[in-house]
Amino acid sequence: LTKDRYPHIKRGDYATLSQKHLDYFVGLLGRNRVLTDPSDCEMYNVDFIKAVRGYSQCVLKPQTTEEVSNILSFCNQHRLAVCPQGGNTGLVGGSVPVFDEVVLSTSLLNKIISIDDISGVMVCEAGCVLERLDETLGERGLMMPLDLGAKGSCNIGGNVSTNAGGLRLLRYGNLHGSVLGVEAVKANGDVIDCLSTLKKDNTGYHLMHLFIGSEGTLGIVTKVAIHCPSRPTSLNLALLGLHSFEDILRTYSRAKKELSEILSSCEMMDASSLDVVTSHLKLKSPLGEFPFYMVIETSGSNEKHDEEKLNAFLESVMGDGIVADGTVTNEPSKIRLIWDLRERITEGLLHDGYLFKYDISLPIKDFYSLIPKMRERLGSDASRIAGYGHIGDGNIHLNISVPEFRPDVLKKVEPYVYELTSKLKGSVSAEHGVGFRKPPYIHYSKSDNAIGLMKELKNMMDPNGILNPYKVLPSQ
Ligand code: FAD
Ligand code: 2HG
Ligand code: ZN
Repeated sequence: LTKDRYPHIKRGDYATLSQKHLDYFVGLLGRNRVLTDPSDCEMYNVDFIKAVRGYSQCVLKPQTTEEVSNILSFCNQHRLAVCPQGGNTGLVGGSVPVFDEVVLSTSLLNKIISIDDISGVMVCEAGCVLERLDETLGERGLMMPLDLGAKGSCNIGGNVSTNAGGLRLLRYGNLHGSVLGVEAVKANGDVIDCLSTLKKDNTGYHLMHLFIGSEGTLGIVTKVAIHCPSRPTSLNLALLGLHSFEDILRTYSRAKKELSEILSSCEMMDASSLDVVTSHLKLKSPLGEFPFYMVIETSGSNEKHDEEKLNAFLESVMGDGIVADGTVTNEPSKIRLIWDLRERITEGLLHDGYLFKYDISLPIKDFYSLIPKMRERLGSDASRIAGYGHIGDGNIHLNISVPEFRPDVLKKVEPYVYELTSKLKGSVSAEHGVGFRKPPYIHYSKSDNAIGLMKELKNMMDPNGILNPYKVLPSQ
């Protein structure tokens, strides 16, 4: 966590925070919602994986869209740079300042505005925590269309701003589909009301999509309207052990055909990934040891039907020798344990030391190909090379751990990993975004003209560049 890790980045030509600025913020929000004590600001300056940090001396906590609008209008006039932050669980360093940007935390924008039981549309503020939303919806037979390991901390505004994928994208699609409307505040303080709750609305350009996945560089999302599916009443989870990656592909293909409409999640992890949670977090796996594992979830509305279907599927894949061993459960505590084995890998990996983290989309046949290549290239330089992820969506998480940051290992890994991904026609960021860590590599997945148009949009919507500078777009 040293300043010197980014010698190539220069602070932009922004104002430095002064007493005059602070007086304005305190006048607007009151003293309690303007944090300036360094110990209070610390957690907003460091990211989840502790790989990047900023030096912000001021965290603002607005409670209304109007306050967000006033803050941005003031910062724009006075050329103060702003870093929007939700739950600070982002994995690409986008949620923390790079230098002394003012942090605008959405954590107090946390009200549910409405839930329509018939249409399933929920309107809420950006700072609502994903898991709390899901619990509230659960009481009404509804659910959030996305689920991810960070659900206890991440905010819906952060999810929308990163276009988060997660564990059930296979069933419910991404947020460009589920989000029906967005209210956002532009850099100059203009409130853009695109908070439609309609499923169909083709009146002109679909502006809300500009705010989905733009990681706080084009505006601050303040409210979201989201289509929430009915909560399935029957849920089953299987953990499978397999001998090879080819068997994972066969099992996925068979699951799509044989489980069909009740398949709601299809995840994989290799032995090294499972070892992270069994050794560091002391979780117990109900299966013996295998080189590969899959987690397959079914959900539907008829327990007997779903169980019969899942059992028939398992019998057939085990009978054919594709799956070596498996366990199935519908008991909530056992379901939780199996999901923990998969969801808590990110948390467990932190115990290894420093992480080189890659979030790659690849054509399904090449899904696992980077892992053996990296193992061969790095040999004993890495303490762990783990591959796991959303096999059903062609998105693998490659994590390389070393006890401490080592520039020589970085040189061996990058740009090699990006070049390979590009050669295989993959994406160098499948779901985590670009943030601060990936802008130099965006060209591996986007053409010059596409990046040029992104820059034009940025200049048009935020001409002073105050919103989340140094993020997403590569510098000139
Ligand atoms: P933050 O981390 O605070 O911010 C993320 C980005 O959005 C930043 O650029 C920030 O400036 C911007 N931002 C935040 N709020 C707003 C707003 N209201 N308006 C404008 N910009 C804003 N991601 C996946 O896609 N799939 C996963 O399965 C997944 N699993 C994860 C598991 C763990 C354990 C962890 C730690 C992270 C995981 N992530 C996953 C990363 C993921 O991006 C985040 O968890 C989540 O979407 C970010 O939400 P957040 O509220 O924490 O946003
Ligand atoms: C997941 O799918 C997340 O668990 C995090 O996207 C992945 O930590 C990672 O590399
Ligand atoms: Zn993921």
